[in-house]
Amino acid sequence: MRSLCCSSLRPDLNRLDRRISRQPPSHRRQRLPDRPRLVIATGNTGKLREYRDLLAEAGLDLVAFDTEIDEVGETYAENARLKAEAARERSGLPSLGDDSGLEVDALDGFPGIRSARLGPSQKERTAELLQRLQGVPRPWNARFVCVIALAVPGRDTQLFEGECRGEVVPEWRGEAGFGYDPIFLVPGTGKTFGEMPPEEKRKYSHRARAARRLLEAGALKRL
Ligand code: ITT
Repeated sequence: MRSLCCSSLRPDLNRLDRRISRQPPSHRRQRLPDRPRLVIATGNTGKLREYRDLLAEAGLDLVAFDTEIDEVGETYAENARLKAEAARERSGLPSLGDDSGLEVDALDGFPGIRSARLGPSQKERTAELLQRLQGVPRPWNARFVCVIALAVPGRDTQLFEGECRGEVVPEWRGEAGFGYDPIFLVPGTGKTFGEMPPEEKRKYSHRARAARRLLEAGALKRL
């Protein structure tokens, strides 16, 4: 195989630079090499925002696609797989699905995989959860769980899990994040996820931990 050294490539790159800089901006954009695409199979804009941040280092073009499939699985893994594989079948592209939820110990893990279905709006879902906890002695220990499924054409689907333990609190604190973030207190920080900017939430979150496992496994390197 012929090997190319950097200095022999440089004159060509310089010529290319000059050609590009003479062209109008729209042509310049077209000449950039395409980045591999990864479909994020979600209709949740909060999740999508987090994946744009968590996977930034992978150098991929993230495309959002809501499969709107029925989440008929009995585990996070089954539902994550359903989302990822539906997106892969419909797009023909590598696809990532995420199923996640909040589990409260005193409610035997409720709402868990039903976290998105406790009510018509997130405000009502949060109020419903707090209603169910009325009269239950505190602390209301809980954990967030996230399972990521990566479905790549021609490969077996891979699963990555992350969790974050904490405590549900009765008062709504902060407006950052999404979902149950304002009532989830992270031990040792004195803050709920709702009070944390994204760069702080990613130090602790279930989704960040699952995404780190996905990146560390090298699963996004050969898309
Ligand atoms: P997609 O299925 O389209 O991805 P969804 O919101 O329906 O969106 P899930 O079925 O995985 O997603 O439901 C997860 C629910 O759990 C979500 O709607 C939130 O209420 C809650 N949740 C998950 N991760 C969360 C997080 O990081 N912060 C707060 N709440 C979260």
